[in-house]
Amino acid sequence: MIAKRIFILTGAGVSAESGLSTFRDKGGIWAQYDIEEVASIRGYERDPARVLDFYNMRRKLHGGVEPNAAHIALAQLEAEWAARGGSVTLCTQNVDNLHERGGSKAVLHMHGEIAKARCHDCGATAPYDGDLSLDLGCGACGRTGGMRPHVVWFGETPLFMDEIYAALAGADLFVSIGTSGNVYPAAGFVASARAAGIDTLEINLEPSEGARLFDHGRYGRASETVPAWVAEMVAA
Ligand code: BV8
Repeated sequence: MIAKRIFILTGAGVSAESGLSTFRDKGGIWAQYDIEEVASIRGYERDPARVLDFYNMRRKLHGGVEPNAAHIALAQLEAEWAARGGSVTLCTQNVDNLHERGGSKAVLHMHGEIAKARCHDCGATAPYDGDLSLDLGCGACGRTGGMRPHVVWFGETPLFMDEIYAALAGADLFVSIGTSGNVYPAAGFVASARAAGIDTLEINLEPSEGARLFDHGRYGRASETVPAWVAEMVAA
């Protein structure tokens, strides 16, 4: 095995060919909606119904898509590395469940999951794929008006950070796939990997904001570049 412990960070680009819009590409989500209004804690506190509507719309889009060859290849790498006594840590910024539906067993959703709802009052989280509204009651505390998507908004702390930094520190290869490198702390992972002397690879449609920080880069559509990279890793 070239690298025994691989840390993989994915972003919206890995789900683009499944039909989910990315955020910052031409015509992307942030070209149509104001981040502050629909994806920040301040926006939610200002107008919760507007934010719930934005995620209800996005959740509906998520319902009609399938994992693509990139998701499936990453799941194969995870299984293959486990069989060889290695490990793959898959950390995603995406709130879709396409990695799981592509076969990945352990996915760290650092920005949460759109198919789960959380009570803003008691914090209880449960799978929920219907529309969220202000008059929905929480199954745990019974209060209404506080049900929100289990998603990390701008200004909120991402999830699993301790686990992520521990896995990153212990990796011997860091791979960033399908992310523009704009959003922190995820965008800072490559710098942490470099500081720890870890080999870094970027796989993306085009060089990202942080491309110069990577030792290696492979550019093209994820459904082609990711399976090709995984095939090489498995064959090595
Ligand atoms: C935090 C919600 C403290 C769910 C999201 C100034 C400087 C530095 C930081 C900040 C700053 N001001 C404010 C901040 C902090 C802020 C931030 O980073 N702002 C940015 C905009 C400057 N961050 C936060 O608030 C975060 N919290 O910092 O807490 C903290 C810090 C450390 C430790 C503890 C606490 C919270 C950030 C989470 C925000 N929530 N989403 C949702 O609605 O989805 S972020 C949102 O952007 C999504 O999660 C998305 O995944 C993420 C990143 O975007 P990308 O995935 O990269 O998508 P993008 O469209 O940008 O790029 C797509 C890429 O794919 C492109 O490169 C494209 O070329 C490529 N591509 C396209 N098609 C394909 C392809 N690649 C391959 N194949 C293809 N076919």
